[in-house]
Amino acid sequence: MKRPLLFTTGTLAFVGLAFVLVNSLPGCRPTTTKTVVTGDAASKVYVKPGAYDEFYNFVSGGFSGQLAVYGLPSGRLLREVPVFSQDPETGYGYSEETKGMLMTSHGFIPWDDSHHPELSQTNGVPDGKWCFINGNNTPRIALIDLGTFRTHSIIEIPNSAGNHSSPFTTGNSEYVVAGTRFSIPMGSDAERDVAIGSYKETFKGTVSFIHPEPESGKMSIAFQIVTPAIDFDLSHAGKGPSEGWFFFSCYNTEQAHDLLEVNASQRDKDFIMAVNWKMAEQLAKEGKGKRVPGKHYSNWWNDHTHSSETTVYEDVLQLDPKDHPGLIYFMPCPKSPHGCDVDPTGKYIVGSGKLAALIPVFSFDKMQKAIAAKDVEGDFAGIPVLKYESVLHGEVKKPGLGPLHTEFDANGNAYTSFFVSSEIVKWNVEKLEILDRVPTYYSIGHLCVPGGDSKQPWGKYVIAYNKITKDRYLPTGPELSQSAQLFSIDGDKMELLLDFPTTGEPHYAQAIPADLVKPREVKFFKIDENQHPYAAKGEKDARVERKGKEVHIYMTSIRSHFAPDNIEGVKLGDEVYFHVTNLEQDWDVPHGFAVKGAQNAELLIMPGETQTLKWVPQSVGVKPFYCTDFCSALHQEMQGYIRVSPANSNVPLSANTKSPDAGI
Ligand code: K7E
Ligand code: CUA
Repeated sequence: MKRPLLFTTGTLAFVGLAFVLVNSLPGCRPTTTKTVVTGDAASKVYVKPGAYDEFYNFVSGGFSGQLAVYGLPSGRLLREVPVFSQDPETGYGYSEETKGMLMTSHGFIPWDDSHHPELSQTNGVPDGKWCFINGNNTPRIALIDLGTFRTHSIIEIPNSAGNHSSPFTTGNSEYVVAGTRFSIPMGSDAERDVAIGSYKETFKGTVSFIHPEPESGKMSIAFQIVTPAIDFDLSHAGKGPSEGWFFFSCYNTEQAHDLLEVNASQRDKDFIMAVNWKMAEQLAKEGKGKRVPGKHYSNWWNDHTHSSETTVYEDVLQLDPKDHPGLIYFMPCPKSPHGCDVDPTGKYIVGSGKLAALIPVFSFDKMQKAIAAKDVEGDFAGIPVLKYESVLHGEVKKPGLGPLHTEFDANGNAYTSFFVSSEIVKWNVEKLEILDRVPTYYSIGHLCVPGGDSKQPWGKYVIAYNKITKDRYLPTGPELSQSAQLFSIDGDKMELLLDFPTTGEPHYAQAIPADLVKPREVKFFKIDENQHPYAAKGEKDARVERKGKEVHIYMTSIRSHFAPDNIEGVKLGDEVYFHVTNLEQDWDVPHGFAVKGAQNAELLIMPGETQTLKWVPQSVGVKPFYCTDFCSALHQEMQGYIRVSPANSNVPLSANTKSPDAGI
């Protein structure tokens, strides 16, 4: 049984009403799971003990600031990768080495809101090398190395506010983009200190193109394009025939600065912005544009020093489309578009107007013809606006309510999520015909088909990421788990297979065959290549040194002891640095380190790595430390003591580095 659509019109009032109904009336639940899930669904998601999942699924953690990794089809949580938020479990953002990853021009920022994981691509196909993800609140983009499943670099985006339209990639990851959600005043202090009411005159938007170096993964901003003051929401690169272009959904073309709920919903159409990035790249090469103030940090993780390195940039290259006709165009798009998705052929661009009762599909070919024929209906703040009819491939009529995002399979079909009517609708891109629809539980945001925003979707599944779970799981107090739902798309009809809870709030997600990721896995770091300045590469190097008020402990860990394990001569008022090197050279043997009264976190140190915990003792006494990761049968013996004496004490600094391995 299909869930009936509650409403078919998309006026503002109806959308609001529908939202309330869908989300507040248990009676609206259209059907039970029994009638939706067929008998053999379980066998399709069953991954037997000891077997691997077929796909990795990289899911944004939303307000957790992290990236979660699940296996598909099982829905098993494999890892949470700390990205923009401190993580006491691993020490990320707490250890001395990792703190730098979270440094920005605003200082140390230990949290962000991350929405869109995007896998790096080669020839338009995800390659399993990196996963990018955006930080919204303090505009940043992170690059996660899929060899280590660790955050490898983070770049801050200046002249941006709310980095939502990000970090979508070009076909060879030459660039990932960052479109600002909020327009803001830019420039010097005097230029930025303006009345909010002067929005139209003094505010500007930007879209930035960030270049990751192919070898190192270090990121820098190649150029930034200034735009009229509007809001950017999402984006995708062109491919195939549209390679060299980038498309951004824009809302608030009303240029409102207050009560956006109403004031930014006035116009029937907003825009998709088309950017000729090849042209922008060429202009930048020719030395066009100007450098404008825009302090920003680029942080990078060095796998040899096991430490972060930071480059601070003071300015950024900006290109003004007014000086370069042909750089950007607007295509009218009904109404407050959210998703902006390009089909695998690169011929079509789908704009999902949250308040629209249809889905417009734009033709890249027609767009080019309209540009050549100067087929414009006018301009918006000096930028040409192409005629809607001239660039339109066609419209999907009455698809559902509140379209948000679209992904594709390899057979010419699109899958669009509908937040308000809470469903996925499958339709044919060429013919614009609706083929199937399934309810989601409830209020789907993004959705994901493996490879579904690339040139070669792997298909097989569509996964819904839902905002509201209500009655799907055991209740857990006021906050309920958010949820993913796995559907098979192998047949003509979508088939619900599985629900699985997710951490944080899932927004976008991507999935890739595990075989593209697995071969790159780093099993441990070579101790010979450890260039950490405080590394102790063997127990003979274990020692304690005093530099004024700082006490540096060069500590090693190996099953099942620390060297040194007894330390004396530390005084109240000292700052103690435990530099712990894990000497293991074997896969999956981290050691942990925790000391009583530590005000930050533990450390979890990978084999061959050195990490540092800063500890400022608060009282006199003997304090224990221990390994937090159950590493061997004698893990519970992996412990030691550090003695803290009064500030005026004469106890000499000493460390017991006797070791069973040294035969002492
Ligand atoms: Cu639709 Cu931030 Cu991509 Cu969430 S956004 S749903
Ligand atoms: Cu090392 Cu437990």
